[in-house]
Amino acid sequence: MSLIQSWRWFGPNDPVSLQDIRQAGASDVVSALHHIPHGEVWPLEEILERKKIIEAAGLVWTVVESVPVHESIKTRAEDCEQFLENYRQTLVHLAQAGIRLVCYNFMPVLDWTRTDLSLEMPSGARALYFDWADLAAFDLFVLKREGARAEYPAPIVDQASDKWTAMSAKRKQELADIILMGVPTEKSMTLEGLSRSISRYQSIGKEGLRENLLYFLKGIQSTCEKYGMTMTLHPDDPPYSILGLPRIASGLEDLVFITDAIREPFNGICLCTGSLGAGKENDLPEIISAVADRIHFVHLRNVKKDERGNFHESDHLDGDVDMFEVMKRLVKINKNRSKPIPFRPDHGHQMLDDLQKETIPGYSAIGRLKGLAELRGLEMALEKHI
Ligand code: DNO
Repeated sequence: MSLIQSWRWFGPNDPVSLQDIRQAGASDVVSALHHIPHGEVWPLEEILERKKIIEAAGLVWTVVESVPVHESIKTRAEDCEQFLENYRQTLVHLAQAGIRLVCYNFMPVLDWTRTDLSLEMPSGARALYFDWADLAAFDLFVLKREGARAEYPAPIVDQASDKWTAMSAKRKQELADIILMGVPTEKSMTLEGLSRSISRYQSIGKEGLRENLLYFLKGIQSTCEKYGMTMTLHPDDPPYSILGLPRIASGLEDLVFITDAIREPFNGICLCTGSLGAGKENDLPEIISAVADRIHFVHLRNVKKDERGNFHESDHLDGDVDMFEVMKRLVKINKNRSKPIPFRPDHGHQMLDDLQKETIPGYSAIGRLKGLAELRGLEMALEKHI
């Protein structure tokens, strides 16, 4: 039994079609109803409609990524219970539609964060990039966050000031837009909203956020168990505290804590090798072994870090993550499962024809097709040997 080869599809507006996905050789689709505002119940009819479109193309909708967790749940605000109820209702509707694997994250305010969506590689392909000095420049000179300066190493602050002085007005705006973006197909954050949220999270802190995650999981546990839903927590991206926001899913210790705190199988992990791989201390094979039986969904991509911790997204097999070792362990884990684990090639370079096209950052067709093809080959070779 092989891993399931899946592919993220943002829905009918995605420039990559379901036909493209079939030609890339994926059998399953990862999708979400991105147009529904965070926190609202996903109507059963809309879920069924999306499912029908996917199935008509000869594909299977296996994973929902994401059902976003509303900020009121993450901060345990006064209206938290209403949003928990909505979340449970969405889970019930997904189960009624026969989709039982959900990916979510518990990153405060912003989803994944990058500082450049179009870093040119030596080959001419383009990659996503995270640069600490650029983030610090945004933090110090756009957001003007109190106490921010002291949180960065002095050389980063110096570099940020130099970069900012030399930066064009256009790039300054672009940098702010990229950081405030979150999930590309969803609504961006405003600067004022971000500042407000940051001060709110300051009083919550890491411990508080952990508690809120457990409260959320306990709040949906009986629904998940009754309807056979499995939740997979996506790690923080990048796996560091940024802009003073707490992080609780950044590495081995966090993931062990979360899986130990609630041992029931509905509480699972989405292993994202790219997000975790950006962490200096993170050893992916070690993490896989530690939470092996809790991994139910996998994002495979690679990163290259420099000495300051900046990183760009590299080719899937070529980077700081030992993809051979990762795949070896996944193949072994998968062998002992009753249901195969889905993985998707997570991101890919913008390359070839896609350089001329409008693409969703990280989600161009050809870069991911290349990633999937390489990963598929690696898996096939390993399967024959294990
Ligand atoms: C980025 C993605 C994330 C991910 C969510 C999961 O490309 O990996 O946006 O979908 O964080 O909740």
